[in-house]
Amino acid sequence: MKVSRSLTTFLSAATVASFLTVAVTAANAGPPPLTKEEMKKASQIFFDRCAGCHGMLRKGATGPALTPEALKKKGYNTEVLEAFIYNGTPGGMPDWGKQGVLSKSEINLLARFLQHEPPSPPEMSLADMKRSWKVFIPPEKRPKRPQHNLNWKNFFGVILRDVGKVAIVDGDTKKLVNIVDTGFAVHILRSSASGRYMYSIGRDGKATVIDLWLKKPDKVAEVKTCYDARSIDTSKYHGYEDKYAVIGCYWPPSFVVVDGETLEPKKIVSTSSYYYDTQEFVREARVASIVSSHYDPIWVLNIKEAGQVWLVDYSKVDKGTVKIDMIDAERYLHDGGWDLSKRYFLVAANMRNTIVVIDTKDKELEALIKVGTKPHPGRGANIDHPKYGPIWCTGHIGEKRVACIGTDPEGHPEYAWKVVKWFNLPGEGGGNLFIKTHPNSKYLLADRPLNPDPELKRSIFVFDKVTFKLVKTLKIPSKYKNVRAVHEEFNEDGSEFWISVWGKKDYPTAILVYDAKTLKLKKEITGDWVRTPTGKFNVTNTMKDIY
Ligand code: DHE
Repeated sequence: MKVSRSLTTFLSAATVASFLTVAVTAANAGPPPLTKEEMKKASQIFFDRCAGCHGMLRKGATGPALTPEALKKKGYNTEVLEAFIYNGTPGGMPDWGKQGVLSKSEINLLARFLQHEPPSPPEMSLADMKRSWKVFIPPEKRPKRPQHNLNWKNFFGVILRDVGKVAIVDGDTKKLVNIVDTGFAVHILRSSASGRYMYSIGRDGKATVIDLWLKKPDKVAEVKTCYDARSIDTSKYHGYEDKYAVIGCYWPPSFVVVDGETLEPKKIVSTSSYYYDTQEFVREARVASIVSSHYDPIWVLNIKEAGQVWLVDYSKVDKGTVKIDMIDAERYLHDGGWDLSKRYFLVAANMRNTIVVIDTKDKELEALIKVGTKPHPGRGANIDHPKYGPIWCTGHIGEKRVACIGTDPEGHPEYAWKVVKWFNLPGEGGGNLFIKTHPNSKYLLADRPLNPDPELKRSIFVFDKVTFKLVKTLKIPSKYKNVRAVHEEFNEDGSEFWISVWGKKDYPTAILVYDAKTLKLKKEITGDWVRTPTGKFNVTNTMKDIY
């Protein structure tokens, strides 16, 4: 029987041997019993915690395949699976048991559930979407100009993930403007081309649009277009500003075009496709990141499992037509962002250790660049470097190196589409999720929330943008216990940056505001409402794609 390397590195040899004896017996028997009630409960836990990486149909993506057949082949029985779920893996799987997120009985339930065929997840029609669609304030009743004197272009939307809310915080005064009820585990926020509207998308597929011009900025419409989603963006091309939004769904695998102001669903397009390389059918080909071109009426959609980038022309969507250029790229596309010129889009094919470059002008694949283990750029960090010219950088979940890639084939052809600079985060291991900079800042910032070391995961590393030398390590003040530092975001003029203190929903934490020149902690935004802050999005930087 074959034992995977990650299992042996994780558990002692004796433990593995005893597991394997049981595993052989289990491999020959049917799946362990599960009542109807247990099946329902386990499906929900799997959906909430596991489907993002392993897929609803468990065919694998960022995480390995977990079909009963795949598990049987590896000889994994209930106890082995329990050990994985409890301890996590060095490859980036969270330690759900150790963290206290899942109890022992939930872990046992999940381990038994995995040995059964996955239940078929439901489909969703336009009529289903329309039933969930609510317009709280119709466009004609919305103000024609801002109804407050606040500098709304410097507002931050802060995701309060586990309490299902988004906080709007004034970037000038750091005062809370409002807390908007958005629903389960919001994943990202994006701004419309004008900046007036802020959109959120939850893991439950619920999209919300917030009007920042209201006297008290609040949601004006919501709709649920899928059961599972991670991305949303808006039409940013001239003449289409604030007109449409597009939601990228994990399940059902699809994208949905909605009206930008009311969120009325207009068009559903299935993204089930064929793996770009083997040309086998993949039902669960999910939409990962989306960006909106400023130069054409197109959205760039990354079809994760298929390994294709779709350029979706939305100019005729009102006539029922969406034109799509499908570009073969690399498998398991995840997150990415524009280069400095916003002609090229760079996206991580994270399980292939590759950055894919798409030329959105010529609508073709520009380059595939090998980087380190499991690149995770967020939207990446753009630097206009004195030697290399414009470069775009990514960190990695699987290692401590940061890779910077030349992005200017015309001005700096010798550096284009090559890793021109590697530099290291201090300490061992990876765990970096987001890096960020701003044109007015001298620094590049990196977090490390997935690193197992308790000190590294509460640190933000500040690097000089020209020399790439570590300038300072910022640590979350020790009064905040059991927390991780996650996601950096600059304010409008780049004079400060904000960091989330990510804890659990049972206790409030903080959003830390640092002076971007002196690197001193300037303000702790606190309050009982500050629970599980994750992503933060400054209106100007998000609407103009500055990172
Ligand atoms: Fe994310 C971006 C998917 C886990 C916080 N995340 C993204 C994007 C995708 C994605 C596809 C790109 C959206 C875009 O740009 O259009 N994320 C997934 C997953 O599938 C995964 C691995 C597991 C899951 O089940 O969700 C996952 N993500 C996480 C987290 O655990 C994080 C840290 C906290 C959370 O919300 O669960 C997290 N992801 C974020 C944030 C962004 C993001 C803050 C936006 C970064 C930005 O600056 O644009």
